[in-house]
Amino acid sequence: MADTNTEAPNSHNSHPPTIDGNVLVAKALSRAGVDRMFGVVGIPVTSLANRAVALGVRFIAFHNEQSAGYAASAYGFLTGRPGILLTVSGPGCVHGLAGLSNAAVNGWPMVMISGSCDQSDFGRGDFQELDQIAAVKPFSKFSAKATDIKEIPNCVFQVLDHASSGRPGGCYLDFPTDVLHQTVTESEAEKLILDAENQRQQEVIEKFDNSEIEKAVSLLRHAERPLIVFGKGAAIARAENPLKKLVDCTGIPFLPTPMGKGLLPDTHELAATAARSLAIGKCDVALVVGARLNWLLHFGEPPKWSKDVKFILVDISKDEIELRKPYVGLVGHATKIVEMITKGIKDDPFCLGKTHPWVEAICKKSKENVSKMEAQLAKDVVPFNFLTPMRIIRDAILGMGSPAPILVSEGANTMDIGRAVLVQMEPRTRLDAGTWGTMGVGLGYCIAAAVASPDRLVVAVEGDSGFGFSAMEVETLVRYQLPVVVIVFNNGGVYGGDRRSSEEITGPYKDDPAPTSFVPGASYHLLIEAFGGKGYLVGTPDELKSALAESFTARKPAVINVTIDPYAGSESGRMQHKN
Ligand SMILES: Cc1ncc(C[n+]2csc(CCOP(=O)(O)OP(=O)(O)O)c2C)c(N)n1
Ligand SMILES: *[C@@H]1O[C@H](CO)[C@@H](O)[C@H](O)[C@H]1NC(C)=O
Ligand SMILES: CC(=O)N[C@H]1CO[C@H](CO)[C@@H](O)[C@@H]1O
Ligand SMILES: [Mg+2]
Repeated sequence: MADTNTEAPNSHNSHPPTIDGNVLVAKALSRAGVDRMFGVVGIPVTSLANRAVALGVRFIAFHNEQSAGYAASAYGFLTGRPGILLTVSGPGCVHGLAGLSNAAVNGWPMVMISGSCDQSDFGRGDFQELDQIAAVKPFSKFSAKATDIKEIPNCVFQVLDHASSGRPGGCYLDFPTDVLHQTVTESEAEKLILDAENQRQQEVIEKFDNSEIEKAVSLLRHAERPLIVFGKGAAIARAENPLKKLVDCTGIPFLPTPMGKGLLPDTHELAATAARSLAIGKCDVALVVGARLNWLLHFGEPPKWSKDVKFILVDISKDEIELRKPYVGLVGHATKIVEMITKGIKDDPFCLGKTHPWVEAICKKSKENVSKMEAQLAKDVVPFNFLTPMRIIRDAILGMGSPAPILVSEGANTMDIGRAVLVQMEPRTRLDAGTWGTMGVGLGYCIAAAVASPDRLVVAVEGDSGFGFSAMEVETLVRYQLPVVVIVFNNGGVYGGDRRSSEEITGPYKDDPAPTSFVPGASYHLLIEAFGGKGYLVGTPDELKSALAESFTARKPAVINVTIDPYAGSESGRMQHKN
């Protein structure tokens, strides 16, 4: 079936010029400042995409809405403005839920826009019919459906505002086919847009309870073993400068969560990443900024944390504070609150200094861990384990200097080992499987990163299973000629080789490949060559170094297939206890 969207009848006589719903959506988006969109077109949104492009919006067309949705969510994280996903009705919307849910769990601003079936045919089995408002409910902060063309501008502005206000998240916008085909005069359209712009709510000015700030300052001042933890909430709030000032003026060690890495350089002398167990196990006051005390931070509970630790929690969401019941809860924008804490401290300054017993203990532990790790990393192990290629990749990335490449990573062993070895020097340069540990985000994140930061190279370090979830989007890389180098750690499957015990290998299908196994020796590098990109197959340090040097310099789409010993690493990476 072809799209039936037709041009609004244009006046060559006395009738005033009109536009249809597709054009009005495109105009409203453009007026709201939207300049990028990710998606898959088809009935009824093809014309909407074309019209948006005609108004200067860059549309990145994907193979699958899942990847496009992940891209939109990551674009929201990287830019702080909602990433936009465009999908068709029914199945397009369902595939898009992957991205919408990802935005929700990670707290990233995103808007999914879907066309939906004709309102008058709903309930009769129309083409791609689905109650999309109901389908998105568990994953969206807010949703709106335009039931008439006149509602379009208001719906667009409202949804965009909701996506980035408070704790950012995914929102949904529904346009029935008939609404996209309705028409209004151009002058009426302009008036509708102006009215909607005027109705936009002003951000409420945050009011802080100064006594709570003072309480936080006093706790930090009197702590024996203070720690600052920050996460991707602080990253999206762009709190790097205030955090750096706070750390530099107090000398308090800090610990980033995986996507908080880079807000302060991993090489900072007060980074406690390599002394993580000690830092969280022994700290007596923890200032947690834009990070949730969820599974990633062991719920803030013993045995990983001390039972007496006092949390000062800084979060944009009041609900989060109420859920965690910290000793001190500060609701608001991370940048603002950290600045106020620093100011409170500067009124009567203190600084722990290098000889402070706590700082000394952290630094000592950290140095021990790092030198143990470096000793392992220094060896050239062939066939490759995970560490040898990871060291080579780390050095190649560091060699690029500033602006640092954006690192994308997913997989089990590949991601966990990568998180420990790879070094983040700049804010928002790490994107990984995130709060849900979602496989399949890889290529979408790469594309979002390249589109959001055209000056940066994008380097993906992917397990072969992780890569496979979105591998078809290598064609998208080639089509848009994005500077993305995807490195696949090919160990022949999920966690690597067949690790079943003998009692697990029995029954009528015992000769099938293990559920964790893929075709051994898969030529992932040839996948991108099918579309005209560059593929490399490497198995030795020299081959890897030369592939990295060439592809990083070329800044063209490439896949490097790195042959890894299938029995290196472990089952479920670092997550054995949950498997
Ligand atoms: C959407 C989704 N499906 C499945 C999983 C379960 N899972 C966790 S890691 C992983 C893949 C691990 O294999 P790979 O990416 O090759 O990494 P390796 O450990 O081999 O380096 C899978 C399938 C998941 N986390 N997310
Ligand atoms: C050692 O350092 C790595 C990362 O650099 C970290 O993941 C690990 O938790 C550290 N070990 C301890 C015991 O803190
Ligand atoms: C074509 C080729 O040599 N592929 C290699 C890719 O990685 C796998 C898994 O380690 C190797 O077995 C293959 O030889
Ligand atoms: Mg693997």
